[in-house]
Amino acid sequence: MKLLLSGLFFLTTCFGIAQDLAINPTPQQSVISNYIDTPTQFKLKIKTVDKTTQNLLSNFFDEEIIGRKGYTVTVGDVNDRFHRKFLKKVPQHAEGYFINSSNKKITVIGRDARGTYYGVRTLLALLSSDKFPQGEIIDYPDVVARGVVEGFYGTPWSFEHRMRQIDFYGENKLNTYIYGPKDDPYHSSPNWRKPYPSEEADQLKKLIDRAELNHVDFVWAIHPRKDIKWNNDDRNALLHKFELMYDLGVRSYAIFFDDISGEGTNPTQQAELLNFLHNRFITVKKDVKPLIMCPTEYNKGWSKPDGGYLETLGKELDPSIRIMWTGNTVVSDIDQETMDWINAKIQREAFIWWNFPVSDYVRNHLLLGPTYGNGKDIADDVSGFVANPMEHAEASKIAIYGVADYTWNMAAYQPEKNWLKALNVVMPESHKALEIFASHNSDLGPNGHKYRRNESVNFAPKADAFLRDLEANQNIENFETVQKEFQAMVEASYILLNSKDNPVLLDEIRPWVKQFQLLGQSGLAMLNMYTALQDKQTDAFERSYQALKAIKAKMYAIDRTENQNPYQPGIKTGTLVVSPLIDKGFLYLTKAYNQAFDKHLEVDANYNPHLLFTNIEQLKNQPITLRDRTLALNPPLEVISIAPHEYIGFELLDDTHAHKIAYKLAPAKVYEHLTLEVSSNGTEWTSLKTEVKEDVVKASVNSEVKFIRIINTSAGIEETKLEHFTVALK
Ligand code: LTM
Repeated sequence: MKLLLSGLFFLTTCFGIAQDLAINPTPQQSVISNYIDTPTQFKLKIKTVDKTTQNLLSNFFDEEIIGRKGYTVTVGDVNDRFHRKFLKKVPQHAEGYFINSSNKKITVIGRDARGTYYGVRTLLALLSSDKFPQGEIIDYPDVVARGVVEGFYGTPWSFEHRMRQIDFYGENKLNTYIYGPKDDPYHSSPNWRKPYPSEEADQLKKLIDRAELNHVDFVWAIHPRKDIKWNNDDRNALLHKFELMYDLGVRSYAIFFDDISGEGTNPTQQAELLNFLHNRFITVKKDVKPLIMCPTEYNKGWSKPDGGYLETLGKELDPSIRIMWTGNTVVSDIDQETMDWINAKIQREAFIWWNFPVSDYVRNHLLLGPTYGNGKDIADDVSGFVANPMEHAEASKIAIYGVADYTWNMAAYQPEKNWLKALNVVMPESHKALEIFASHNSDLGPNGHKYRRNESVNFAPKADAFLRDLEANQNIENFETVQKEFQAMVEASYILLNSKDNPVLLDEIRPWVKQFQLLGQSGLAMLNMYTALQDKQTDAFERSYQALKAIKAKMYAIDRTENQNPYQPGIKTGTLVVSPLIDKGFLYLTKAYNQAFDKHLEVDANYNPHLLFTNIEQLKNQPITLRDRTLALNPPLEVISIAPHEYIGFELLDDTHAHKIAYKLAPAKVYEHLTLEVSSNGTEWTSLKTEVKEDVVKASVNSEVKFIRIINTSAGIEETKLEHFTVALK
C-alpha cells in the first residue's frame, strides 16, 4: 500500500495533474486525486492569521459566498494545533504551508505567518479556476529572499508602477523588493544625506504599507557613491538617514558601493562602516532585518586578482551581513561554479543581483523573452536572488514571473512554459498577439556586456532556409511559412494596439509595437518583390521596392523621434532574425533585379563602416553608432579604468572626413592626464588642440585622419565615467 501511494505521489508530483495547477510559482509537492467543480459556497474558520492574510481572505470570501452551507475552509498556522493529523505534514521550511482538500473541507496550515499567507494565496488561485483539486499540497520556497532590485540607471519607476509591482510580488510569492534606482538623488548623490521631500516621503510610506500588505520586505538601499568620507560626520549622516527611513516604516536596509571609484572603494573602510551600522542600528532596533550590501567588486571579472577586496569583506563584515554578486561578469547567468568561487571568498552565501531583464545599456530594445540560463542546483548556495528589471515596469513582469517560479522551485522550473503563462497573466485577452510580439523582441543586440538572449526561436530556422534558397536561386520552399509569419506580425500589432486588457503595458511597449507592425509590412513588401521578380513583372517589382523604402523611412522616423534617451536612443525590433532577413532579402532581390533588367535601383547598405579603436579590455565590445553623420561611442554606465598608454577612440573608413570631436568624462580633473590624438596610419600620432567648456572637451580636425583616440599619457591608472564621445563627419 505504501509503495502504491508513493508511486501515485511521484506521478502527480513530477508529471501528472499537479503541473496543471494554475499557480505561480509551481508548488514543491502535490498529490491530487481528482478535480471537482470549484465550490462556490463556504464556511470560514479562521484561526491565527495576520492582518495581511485576514485582508486577503475577507476580500475573496465576501458575504455572497459565505454562509452555513458549503465547504469548510480552516486557516491557521502550526501553533494553532488544529487538525493535529496534518501538523507533521507542514514543511519545516520558513514560509512553507500545507493544504488538504477532501470531504468538503479545505485546510490551510502555515509554518509561520508568511507560510499561512502563501497557503491562502495558493488556495485563492485554485478557487479562481473552474475545476478545484482534491488532495494535498506541501509547499515551501527554495530561496530565502526572492524578488526584484530596482537598481537600474534611467527613469525610476513611478509610484503607480511600484504599487502594481508590489501587488504582483505578493501574488507570485516574491518576498523582497529592494529600492535602489540609480537616478533617485535621495538614494544616491547628491542628496543621500538629506531627508526625502515630504511628497516623496508620503509616497514611500504608502509603498512600504503596500509591501507589508503583500508580505514583501521593502528594502531601502542607499548609494553613498563617490562622495562618502570615512569620517564621523558621514557615518552619522548615514545613521540619521536610516532613522528617517525607519520612521517611514523601513525595516530592511541595503548599502550599495557599485560603480564608484576613488575613496569610497576601500574594503576595510566599507566593512568598518557597515559593522558600525549593524551594531549601532540593526541590532539596536530589534525589528530590522540584516543588512544587505553591494560591493564595488561585484563580479568576478572586476575582482582584482591580488587585491584582496572580497576576502577583506568576507573576513571583516559581520557574518549576518549579506553580500550581493552579479556573477562572472556584470551581466551573467549564475551557475554552481560561480557560487563556489564567490562563496569561498566572502565566507557566506552570496546574495545574487541578476542583471536581467535590465535594459539600461540597450535602451532601444525590449527584453520580453523567457527567464532562463541560471543553474537549477544553486538554491542552497545563495542567500537571496533578485532580478534587476527594465525601466518599463509592467513589461518587466514577464521576466519577474519567471524569477518567482525559478527561485521558489528550481528543479521544476520550465522557462518556456512559465513564459507562456506569464504572457497570459499580463495580457489575458491578447496573450497570443503578445506572444508573437515578445518572441521577436527578446535579444539585446550587440552590447558592451556581450549578454545575448534567444530571439525568434521557432522562426529562425525558417528564415535561414528562406535565405539559403533565395541566394542559391532555388524555389523557396517555405515562402508561405515566412509570409504567414510576417502577416501574423502585422495582425498581432493591430491587436495589441487596439487591446484594452493592459493599458499600462501597452503604454510602455506602444512605440515598439508600431515599429514591429512596420517591420512585418516591410517583410511582406520584400516577399512581393520576390514574386514580381519571379514573374518578371518590373512595374510590380518597382512598386514593392518603393513601398519597402517608404516603410523603412517611416521606421527611421520612429527611431529618430521616439525614446530619445541620451544612451541608446530609438526603437529597435526583431533585430536578431527578422530584420536581418528582410534587409538581406531586399539587398539580394534589388541586385538581382538590377542585373536581370539592367536597372540601377539604389541599394543602400545602411550599416556603420567605422570601427571602435581601443586597447582597453573592458571596452572592447562597446558598440559605436553612426547617426546623421555623427559617430558616437555607446557610453558605458560603469566606471572605466584607463591604464597608462591605454586609449579609446575610432578607426574611420578610408575617405571619411572627421570634422569636430567632442567628449565628456567625469570628474573633469581626469583631463589633465588624457590627450586627444589623431593619426593617418595608426603609428604616428599628433595631439590636437582642445578647449574645455562646461566640462566638455572640443576639438576641430583640419587634416585627413584615419584614427582618433583619447590616451592616458600619465604614469597612473585613471578611473573615470565616460559620458559621451562623438565625432562629426563631413
Ligand atoms: O549591476 C550592478 C551591481 N550595478 C549596475 C546596475 O545599476 C546596472 O543596472 C547594471 C546594468 O547596466 N550594471 C551595473 O553595473
